Amino acid sequence: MLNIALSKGRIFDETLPLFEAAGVVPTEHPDKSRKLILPANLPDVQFLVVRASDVPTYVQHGGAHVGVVGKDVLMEHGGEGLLEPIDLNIACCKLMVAGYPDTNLDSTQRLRVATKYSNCARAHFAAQARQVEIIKLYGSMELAPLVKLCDLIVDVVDTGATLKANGLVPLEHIADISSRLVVNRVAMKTHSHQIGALIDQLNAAVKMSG
Ligand code: PRT
Ligand code: MG
Repeated sequence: MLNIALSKGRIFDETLPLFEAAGVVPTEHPDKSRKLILPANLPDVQFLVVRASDVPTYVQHGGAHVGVVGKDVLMEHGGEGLLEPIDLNIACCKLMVAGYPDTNLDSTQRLRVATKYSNCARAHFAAQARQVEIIKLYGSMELAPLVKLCDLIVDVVDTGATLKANGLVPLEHIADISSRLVVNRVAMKTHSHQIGALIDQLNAAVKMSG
């Protein structure tokens, strides 16, 4: 049995057409089912419905053999025990530093940065030898500067509409983000046939869609 970890929402919606083209699909939609294991059209495959930020953990520890995850989540996790064979070129966005337009980025004051991407944020500011205090949040980062919880946020930005609606602007680019197929290192050997075929078919599907 091959376990494929997918998260609901954006990743699921944008991954489905690629898996369709690759000939592997769940037989139920996760929004219409309470099941966390969804059977597939192929008898030796099943889909696991996992929170986006948990996908690397499931794949790292072998709970899932493969998964689809945003590069942002992958960077934050660190990627230990994972192979990243395909850039699926979906759910694209940018990991950015954002804040009020008049923020003094050169301030010698220690800036407070609120984010769920604490590892990425720490690495970004450390690389520039800038002293920051990281405040860990789990969502709605755009709220934090408005109530002076922080000076800056680090978050993914797509259209920028959410920043704009809250009076914030993107200030610094950290990374271009898209979703990746990740594979457990050991599973790549034990399930080499199934995973090899999936990689070939998904690669072809990505080429077709691009
Ligand atoms: O909810 P949970 O914590 O489990 O996971 P999640 O909220 O991270 O999942 P989800 O489905 O929202 O995002 C999954 C992945 O989609 C992320 O890891 C990114 O790789 C990718 N992605 C692409 C995005 C966006 N675009 C995006 N715009 N993830 C989040 N956003 C947020 C953004 O931060 C903002 O708050 O969507 C909001 C709207 O963005 P704007 O810029 O278009 O206004
Ligand atoms: Mg969410």
